[in-house]
Amino acid sequence: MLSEAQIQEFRENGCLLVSGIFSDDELDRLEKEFDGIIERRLANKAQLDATWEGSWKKGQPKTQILHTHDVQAYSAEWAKVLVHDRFTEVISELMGSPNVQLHHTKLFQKPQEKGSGFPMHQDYPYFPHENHTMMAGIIHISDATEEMGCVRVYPGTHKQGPLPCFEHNHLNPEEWPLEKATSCPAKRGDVLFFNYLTIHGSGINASDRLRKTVLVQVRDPLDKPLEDTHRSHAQGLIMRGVHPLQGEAVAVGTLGSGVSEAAPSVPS
Ligand SMILES: O=C(O)CCC(=O)C(=O)O
Repeated sequence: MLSEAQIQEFRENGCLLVSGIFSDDELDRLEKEFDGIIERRLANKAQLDATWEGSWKKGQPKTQILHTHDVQAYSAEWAKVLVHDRFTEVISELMGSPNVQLHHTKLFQKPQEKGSGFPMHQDYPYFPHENHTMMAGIIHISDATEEMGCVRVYPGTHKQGPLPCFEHNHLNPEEWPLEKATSCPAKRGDVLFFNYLTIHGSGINASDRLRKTVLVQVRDPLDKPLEDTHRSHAQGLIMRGVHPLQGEAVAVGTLGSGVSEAAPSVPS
């Protein structure tokens, strides 16, 4: 589905915005289910605020963001996204692997006027892997303009490898200010793909519109986790292709391909 130029851009910048993966009908159904997940979880008294901690918030107004992991556990329409042909084809092309495996999913709703931003960070420290194939696709269910707190990136930073963290897995805001990062405004339906080493974050939603996104984090099934951390519902699901290891019981546990032998031992 992608051109060679788009694939090259992803390799160079560590990120790429892609349009036209989902049809309008699909987006309507996904938005309805997105709203339903939040409504049902709130009605069942789930605590959904997930504003990140840290000194990066100093001087900012009080903000809020609604969040839930595991959308596929709440809605079949969202489960279908995980094996959606065009979506997984694009991931496969960008990752350079015929096989794509789920790590986790995450819904964010940034409320109007007070929707929390995210400090600049790499996703690597949250779930480090051996070969750095891990990447995310942020599916935009609403538009995300700069005023709505769209994602911002430092293009090309995936090439620097894992960087030292400042606090709570974030980078030093003085070294990596949000304001100097490149904005990635998106239209409803656009998907922003980025490698888990690409430095990214986002601003506050100061607009009068809700910003709705679902992030799908994926890897090559042969890329092994370096730590037993960040387990999630359906982790290890093969979204495209196959799990190429034939001798291992891949369905056991949630880590799929198992933790790297080079890593510290994993509690059983
Ligand atoms: O959706 C956003 O504004 C940023 C999300 C993000 O940086 C993350 O989940 O790692």
